[in-house]
Parts: sequence; C-alpha cells; structure tokens
Amino acid sequence: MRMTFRWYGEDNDSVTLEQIKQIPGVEGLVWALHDRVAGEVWPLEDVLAVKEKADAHGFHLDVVESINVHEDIKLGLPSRDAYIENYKESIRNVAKVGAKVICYNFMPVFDWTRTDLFKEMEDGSTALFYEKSKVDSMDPQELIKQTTGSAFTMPGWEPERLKDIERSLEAYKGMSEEELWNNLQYFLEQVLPVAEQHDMKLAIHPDDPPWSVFGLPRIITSEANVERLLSLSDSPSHNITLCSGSLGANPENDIPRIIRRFHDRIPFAHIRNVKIYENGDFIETSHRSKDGSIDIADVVRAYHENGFTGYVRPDHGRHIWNEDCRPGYGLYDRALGIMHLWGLWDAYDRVEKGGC
Ligand code: CS2
Ligand code: MN
Repeated sequence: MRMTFRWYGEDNDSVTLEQIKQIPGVEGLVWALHDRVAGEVWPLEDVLAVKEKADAHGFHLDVVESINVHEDIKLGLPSRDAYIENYKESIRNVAKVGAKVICYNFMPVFDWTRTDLFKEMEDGSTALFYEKSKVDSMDPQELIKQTTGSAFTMPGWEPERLKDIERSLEAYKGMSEEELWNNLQYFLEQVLPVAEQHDMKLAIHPDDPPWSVFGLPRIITSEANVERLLSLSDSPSHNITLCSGSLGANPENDIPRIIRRFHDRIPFAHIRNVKIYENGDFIETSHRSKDGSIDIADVVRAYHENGFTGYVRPDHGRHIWNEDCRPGYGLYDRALGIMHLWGLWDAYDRVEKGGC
C-alpha cells in the first residue's frame, strides 16, 4: 500500500507540508485545486504551481481528489456536454504532473452530509456526527428559506452557496435512481477514452452516507451497486475509491468482503472507522476496530492478502488535543490513523513471511 495524505493547499489547510513530511511513510499528497468550482477547467498553470510545492517537499501528486462533476452532468442537462469537455481538459492537465488516479463522486447536490461537525465524545475529543432522524425530518428547501441571510445551518451550506443549492434541489425533483445511473453512464462513456489515453484511473467515491438524503437519488451505496457500477465499463480507467467509512455507515455493507471481491478495481482506498448506533446515527471514531463498528484490522488484512499496491489515505479524523483545523481534516488523529494502518500492515507482513 502506498500511503498518502489529503492536503487542501497553503491557504486552506491548517496542516503544513513540513508536518506531513514527518508522518512515517507518507509519499504523496492527495490534492485538488480547491478554489476551482465544479465544471471549470483546471488550468495547467495552477496545476504546475501545486507541483512546484510538492516537489520542494519530495511528495508525488499521483492522486487527485476530487475533480468535482458539475450538477448539469448529474442532471443530464443539454449543457452537460460543455462541462464534460472541461472535465476532459482537466484530466489532460493533471496528467501532465504525473497524476495517475482521479477520485470523483456522483452525489447530487451534497457531498458528505453530517448534522454536527464537532460532536463532543466521552474523552473530550470531537468528531463528525450524523443524526439520522434530524436529516430524515428536514426539508432543506424550507430550511434554506428560513436561513437565507443568516448563519448556515448544515455543514457545507455556506450562505453564498444557498441559492445554487436551492436551484439544484428544485432541478432534481422527481429524478429516479435509474436516470442518475444513465447520466453517470453517459459521463463515463465520454471521459473514459480520454482517461485511457493518459493511463489515468478514474475512481468514483461512494456516497456518504450510503443512502438517499433529502429525497435525492444516491446510487453508489451497496455491494450490489458497486457491482453494477463496475459492470458499466471494462475500461482499465473505470474504478472505485473504496471508502470504508462511507459505505460502512450502513452495517449491511461488509467492507472486507467488498475489498476481497473488487480489490483489482480499487486503485485508491480511504480507510476510516465509524461507530453506528441502533437508531441509525453514526459518529466517526479512531481507526481502531474496537472503537467503531467497522473491523479495520480485517479491512487492512483484506488489502494485504491481495498484495494491494494502490494508494491509501486515512480519511476524516477526530479533532483531538484541542487542534484547530478543518472539520475531519486535522493532523493529529489522521497521523495516528496512519501509524495504526502501518502497524497492522507490518504485522501482516511478518505473519506472511513466517515471522512472529
Ligand atoms: C470524504 C469525501 O466522505 C468522505 O469519506 O472522503 O469528502 C470525499 O472526499 C469526496 O466525496 C470525494 O469526491
Ligand atoms: Mn472517503
């Protein structure tokens, strides 16, 4: 496994490249142009500027996360073709700095959804929390009407985005999952040939949480749907980012089993744990199997026994030791997570070689 660390760039991240350099075994940055909105071309100039910074610290830029897909593509609107052309151009540009994997997602309107970004845990740390009944009973359009002009009420609902969110929610009304599948297929048919030309692996991130929220369709949610997704194309460029914490928020998704089945289509793995409560709420925990509902030791074993050579990153972490950071993306807990993953990996190596 090749260890990486997500970095939001000098202006957007509390973690520095000097700090990342001191986490054992991290060779690459998982990066993006975070000031580019979905649908825009990533200009070569900006991409090269990231490369310069990475080079200065000896990191590779093999993994991009995410080049976001414009809503019109997910909605299947006539305007999608222009946005798809832009996407192709971004693929070409990131290839020029050696990128090999592009993570993206196909979630309508909202990326990961949580009700509390800093939920206090028993030990005084805080973590991202999802309260199911709260989301289930929420009408986002109603909420937006009430909150326009005031502080935002959900993670990611920045005041300047509310108008767009409202428009998108309206546009998705009545859209079925089948339509979303069709729109994904259309997108893939256009971009996969370009990805292939550049030996680029596109790797879709599962939906987080892996079920419909606010009545919006969501499709990358289960083992059966991962199978369906992968059967859309045999292209070597068509792959999945296996995120244990996203898919794993539904206890029916057996993550080690999914890895054992599809490991050769997983160029990039997100590894994190979540603790799921009986009422469907969940909270993000440390990586240790004991602390959450996902057997992370078995997740790592599933990769190890298949000789996994793909990229890995710890995903969201808790906020510990009073760290002031982006929600889920602090230094300390993710660094602890990396050491846990290495500990497991090295132990499985020893066992495999007959050592003790
Ligand atoms: C995160 C996502 O929810 C998660 O697990 O990893 O924010 C992820 O970065 C994006 O959805 C990928 O496109
Ligand atoms: Mn993830």
